[in-house]
Amino acid sequence: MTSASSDPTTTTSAGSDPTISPGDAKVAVVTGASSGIGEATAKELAAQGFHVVVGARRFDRVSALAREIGGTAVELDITDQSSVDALVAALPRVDVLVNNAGGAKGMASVADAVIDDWTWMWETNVLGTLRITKALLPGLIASGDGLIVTVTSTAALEAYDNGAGYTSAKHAEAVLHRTLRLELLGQPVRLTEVCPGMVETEFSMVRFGGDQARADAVYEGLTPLIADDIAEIIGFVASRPSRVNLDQIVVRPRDQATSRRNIKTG
Ligand code: 8X3
Repeated sequence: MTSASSDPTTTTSAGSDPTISPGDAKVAVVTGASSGIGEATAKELAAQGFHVVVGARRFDRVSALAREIGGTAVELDITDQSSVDALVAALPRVDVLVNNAGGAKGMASVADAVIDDWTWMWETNVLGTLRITKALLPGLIASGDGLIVTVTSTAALEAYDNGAGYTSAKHAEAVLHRTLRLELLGQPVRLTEVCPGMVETEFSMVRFGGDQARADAVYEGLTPLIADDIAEIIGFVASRPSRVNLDQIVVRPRDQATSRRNIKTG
């Protein structure tokens, strides 16, 4: 895809005004855009000239972001079909979808699995990604040059102790994405899976239920990636020519070799 034309003049709330007016700009939808990788990616794509539709449950956060980048804020819950349907109805076009919403809850062995945590992880990472991707697929194909970036994780590549709820959900999300790559062969849509290792965002705060000390401990003693590192990679993907499909990108901090091996663990 070449750079989008730059006319991102509209800042509207789909919550109160379901009109998205991108002008001549290509439209990128970013889920989970209220913080971290999603927020940074929205800024990166806006800087490339996309009109970015920033979706998240925390509408106040995406609203402020949309004002900053000249995009559109949408109160979006990808686990809710009516929320996704409202977005689709408001979208005049879509060229890029960044599946970023998702996350981890808890760390427990399979023997001690917390069913509610597994349900949340599968609802968001797997079924949520399926719901929004399926809904936007006709528009992405119709664009003639669509792009789907799914932010999975190195947890989509490895299993680790006490992580099966998250690793299984990320594996499933990845297989959904990789299957779509096969099924869309011949259609004008590129698909890229980005698999990040440790990135210092709200990820660990969510995983540990808001326990700041426990979240901080994850990143102490090493240098994790930051959200901008991933956003720049997604920006690189989005700015390649249409003939170039980056299938899968695995990115970890230098200080991390696998999900459970890093310079602290040796
Ligand atoms: C999270 C990857 O390495 O922080 O998706 O567990 S890691």
